[in-house]
Amino acid sequence: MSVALDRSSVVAPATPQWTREEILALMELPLPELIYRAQTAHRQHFAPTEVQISTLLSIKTGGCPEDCGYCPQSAHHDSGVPASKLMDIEEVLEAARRARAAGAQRFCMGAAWRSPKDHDLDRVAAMVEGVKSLGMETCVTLGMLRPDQAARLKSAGLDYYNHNLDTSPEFYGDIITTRTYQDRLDTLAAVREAGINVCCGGIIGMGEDLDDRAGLLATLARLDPHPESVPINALVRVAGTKLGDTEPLDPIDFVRTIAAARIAMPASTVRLSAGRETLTDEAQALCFLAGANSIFYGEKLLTTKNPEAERDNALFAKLGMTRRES
Ligand code: SAM
Ligand code: DTB
Ligand code: SF4
Repeated sequence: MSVALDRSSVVAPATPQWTREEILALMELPLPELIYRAQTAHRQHFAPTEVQISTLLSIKTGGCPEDCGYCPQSAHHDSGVPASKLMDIEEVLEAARRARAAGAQRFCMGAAWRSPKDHDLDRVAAMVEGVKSLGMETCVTLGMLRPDQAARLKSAGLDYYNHNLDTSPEFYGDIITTRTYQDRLDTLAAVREAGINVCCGGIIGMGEDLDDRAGLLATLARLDPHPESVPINALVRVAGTKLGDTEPLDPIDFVRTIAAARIAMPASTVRLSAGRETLTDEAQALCFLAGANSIFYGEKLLTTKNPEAERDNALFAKLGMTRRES
């Protein structure tokens, strides 16, 4: 196995391609070997103690027509998340100012839509312009996008668009039936074509097997160029959702997935995303050792809890980690 994975004598292509089998073999390595390889890849592209900081805001919550099995915002679920309208621009900018004051470099705005309507996109474009004028990087996640909508967001100054593949092509139909894997790839192509940075990752702990995790990472690593940002979420198990009673994820399996993502997409920022609230400091430290170099910061993700800022500040101080200057 180690022979098949020893690429040290091979000149890496501009966008390295890893097969599903190679990624599976990586995740099955003894942990010290896997972490060593992830650290080696990480240090070739990044300062190993620096972490990129993003803060999330749900600008339009709940009532979503899609049936994503994990999501508390789906109208197919009874999770107790009330539906609300698209927020006012000034309210969003106030939240962005607070996030900036707390130290966030990027402000990520999420909407529970299948895809944005054009009149809603005008307001989101104004939000992007406003957040940019605060000197922050901008990211939005609004569902499926057409090429002309991506171009509209680009002209508003959008830096990143988040749209996840979520899982492997094979497991996908067990989780979502209202949009296809190809729909997601088409949106990612529109975002890339518009010249916006791609933020694309998935969720671990939805009942998928190791081969599905390898399939997700191999599909991400086949995107050319690789996504600039790769969020790896651990399922937040929300009561009332289809996946609310799923077996809890073993944190070491999460660490292995992060390490494999780091090795397969060495120059991408890998975000330790949803699920930190239930991870111990030690498990999070392992995620950073495995090559995670970004987090969501602030007490809320979109609708669920994230660690309090004080806990993250204490963790960073304990580990000697610092915020990456953008
Ligand atoms: N509605 C848009 C869409 O789906 O493209 C944007 C918002 S959606 C909430 C963004 C991402 O959040 C999803 O693709 C999924 O990866 C992640 N997510 C949602 N619920 C989650 C949960 N319970 N645990 C972990 N990740 C979750
Ligand atoms: C991503 O990959 N994770 C974030 C962000 N992109 C939009 C969302 C996580 C949502 C977790 C469930 C919730 O808070 O509603
Ligand atoms: Fe809607 Fe996005 Fe949640 Fe799916 S993940 S139900 S598209 S908000």
